[in-house]
Amino acid sequence: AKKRTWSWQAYLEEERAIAAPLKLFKEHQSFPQSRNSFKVGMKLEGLDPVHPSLFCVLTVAEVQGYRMRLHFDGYPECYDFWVNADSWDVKPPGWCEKSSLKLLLPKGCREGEFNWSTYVKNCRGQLAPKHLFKSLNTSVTPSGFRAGMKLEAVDRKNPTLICVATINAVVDNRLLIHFDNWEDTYDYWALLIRPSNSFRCDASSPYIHPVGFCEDAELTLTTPAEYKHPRSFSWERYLEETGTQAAPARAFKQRPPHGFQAGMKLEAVDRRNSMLIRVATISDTEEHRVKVHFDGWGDEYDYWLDADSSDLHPVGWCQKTGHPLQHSQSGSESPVLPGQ
Ligand code: MLY
Repeated sequence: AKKRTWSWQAYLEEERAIAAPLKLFKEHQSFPQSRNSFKVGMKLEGLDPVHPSLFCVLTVAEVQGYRMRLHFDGYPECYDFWVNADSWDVKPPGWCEKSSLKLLLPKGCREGEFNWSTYVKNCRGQLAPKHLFKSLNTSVTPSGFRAGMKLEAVDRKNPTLICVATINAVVDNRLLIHFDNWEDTYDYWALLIRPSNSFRCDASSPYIHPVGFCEDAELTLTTPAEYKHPRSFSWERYLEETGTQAAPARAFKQRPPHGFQAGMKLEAVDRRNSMLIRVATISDTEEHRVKVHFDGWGDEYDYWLDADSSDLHPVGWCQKTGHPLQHSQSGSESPVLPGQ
């Protein structure tokens, strides 16, 4: 058969499918207002996706439309990863110091001796200019949460566990969640999001709950590591022992349902090769997550992700932002379809 130019419109008609409506996407998933001005070689501070509480020294290694590949200075390329240009996870050089957060230094740099301006001079790099970072000072911290407060949080690396946890830092609309007496490899930044279709600040993260949540819901609460009497754990006693406060229950707001439905089409990052964005279909939904199926591929490649993931985009996003979109006619890496 003759190859026509692939278009979403023709494809949706052929498939008798609908595009996921734009209003279901959060601002950071939707069409960007400006272009990506990051350039290869620029250096910045950013979160390590595998150790999601830790900011590291990174260099822009590749730019593709509104996305960029980031490289850990001094580490092998196999750790490189892709982010959107407006990601909260990237910050200008010096941001960690200003926010009193730890910065993982490039391999070989010694603690206390690192200085951004001498560093970029020595490696003939370039500091990423501040104005490129869209996520700075754009969001207000929802009130009620303070560093040091305790809560019950889902361990995202062991998502069946709800655990005794502490807010270690509050920055913009994010809480740094730490699990009591555990190493910081389980830490993560919980996003308090405001629904794009609402002017009220009813923000929350589905992964955090107030003290007493597990007891009320008759769920098991995972107590702090090496806690003496885990069976008789009492929040009242624990708060007293640690001289801490519980985050106030009123600060936790229910997140409204996401609205995505099975069958809706969208554009999604393929996490097996995260430089690729593919034509995809929602194949299943949960309260806060969606399962993504890649059109033309087997179900074994489907995967679950948060409905507000920055790896999900509305139909047309790649074209608008100048990113290639993988579809069933994209070439050799696609399965051969009958009649082609
Ligand atoms: N099986 C894992 C569980 C670790 C859970 C840590 N959470 C509670 C922060 C282990 O023992 O490593």
